[in-house]
Amino acid sequence: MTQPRDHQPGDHQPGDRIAPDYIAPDYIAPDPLVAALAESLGVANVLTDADQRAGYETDWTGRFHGESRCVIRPASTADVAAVIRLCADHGATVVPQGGNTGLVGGSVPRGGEVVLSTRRLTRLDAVDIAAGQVTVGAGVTIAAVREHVRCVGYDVAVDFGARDSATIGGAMATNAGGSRVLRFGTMRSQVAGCEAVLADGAVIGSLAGLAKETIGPHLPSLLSGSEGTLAIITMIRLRLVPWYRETATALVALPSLVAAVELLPTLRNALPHLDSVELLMPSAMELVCEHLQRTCPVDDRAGAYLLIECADHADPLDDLAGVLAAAAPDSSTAIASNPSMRAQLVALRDNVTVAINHTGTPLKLDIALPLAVLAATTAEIERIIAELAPGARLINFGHLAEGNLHLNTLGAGEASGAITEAVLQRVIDAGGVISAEHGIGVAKTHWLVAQRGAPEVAALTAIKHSLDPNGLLNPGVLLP
Ligand code: FAD
Ligand code: 2HG
Ligand code: ZN
Repeated sequence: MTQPRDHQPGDHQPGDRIAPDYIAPDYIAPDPLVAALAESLGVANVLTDADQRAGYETDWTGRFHGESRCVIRPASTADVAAVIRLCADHGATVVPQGGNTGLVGGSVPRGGEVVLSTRRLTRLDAVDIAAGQVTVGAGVTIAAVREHVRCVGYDVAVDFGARDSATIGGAMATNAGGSRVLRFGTMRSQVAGCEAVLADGAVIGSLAGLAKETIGPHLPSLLSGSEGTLAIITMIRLRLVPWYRETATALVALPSLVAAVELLPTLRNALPHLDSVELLMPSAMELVCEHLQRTCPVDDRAGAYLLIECADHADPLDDLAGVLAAAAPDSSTAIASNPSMRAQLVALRDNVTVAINHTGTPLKLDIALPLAVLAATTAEIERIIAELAPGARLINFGHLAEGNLHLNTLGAGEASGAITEAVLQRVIDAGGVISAEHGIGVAKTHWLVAQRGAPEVAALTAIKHSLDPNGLLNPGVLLP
């Protein structure tokens, strides 16, 4: 690159082109923040080339994209504190990013932010066997933590299809759910402590993980679901659950969503080792079978399919089979009798999102409804979508026990806004939530006041302003 004549550092703003009579026309003044970040982390951990940044700038679905100022890759809490202080000194906004598997656009830049990737925060401490807890870096994937703790007989309570890429920090920041929520709760319930860096670089939190504390509001709870807007989570003290090595899996074809909801209390009451009850509506089963090039392993004319899992130290297969034979005697059922058959059944549920992405770019809604109105409201929502976008294909599936439906509409086109408005309003009216587990991100901020009310959103905004007065952390996400 041509060097400027008589150039003094600091003469120009980053990105300024300098007048041709003074300097070569292609000269771009160096970005002083990028230079300071590179000095702090090393040049290898400050990505500025468009090619290197690209993977961090588009979300998993391909729906959200923006250019970053640079991507930084700190490897410790001290690194994060140092780079956040530099960003604060330069008034630079920051988007925290874990595995970038989020589905609401909160993990990618909107334009000009620094992306702080947590993927080098990979500390994995020895499992605290007595406490049943482990301390891990925020950038460790769910699958990696699981593998680590299973060596000593423990397991991670939260599990979902993106486990190989999604990080524990991202799961906490989104309060992720997944398939085991009915047994163990969402990610929020798994966090016994955390360490985090505030917008001014201060480090807060505790990794002690004491089971009891009443010393004021609970920081891990405040940060669970905060989507990178209040602090950067760097370390997590994770509660573990026993690793139940024996898993029984069944796929059941039921006549309707009503019948699926009716079966739920029997499963809960009769099966103490019930681990998950996942729902596929016929549209989802059809699509995933198409995608995996398989035939549906049970009656393909059903009105709803449930993938039911029990997990225990002793094989729960007979219990599960017995309960299904008694409670759903006329249903077509496939029960896995070996690990490979189990993997085949689970793949049907795990691959729905991938199958959708393969088919097109969907309008994604992640709602939860009270079980008492789930079937009736879902029928209304199906009608609303069919009326607003007659040619569209609604793929509906989710986590039945929490009334959590993933409504993915392919081909919604210009009706997307109207569908979102009508469906989310119907959900709120029915006592449901506009986001059950994916978060608000940039996709749902517009509906937050309708969901939570103006006073509550004002309270949340006040918390945000007190922790991050200059709005540097993930601007545009979560709060309207
Ligand atoms: P990212 O996508 O990188 O970030 C998500 C949000 O968290 C962003 O707002 C980001 O700024 C913030 N963030 C990330 N790390 C930190 C940090 N250390 N500190 C502060 N903020 C941070 N979700 C479910 O809940 N249940 C499911 O069943 C489920 N299944 C999925 C299946 C597939 C195939 C895919 C692609 C996604 C699925 N998701 C699911 C969504 C997604 O995987 C989760 O939201 C996950 O928790 C995101 O983790 P991540 O590390 O990829 O976070
Ligand atoms: C799942 O349950 C995920 O598989 C993804 O939460 C849902 O793609 C979706 O809408
Ligand atoms: Zn889900």
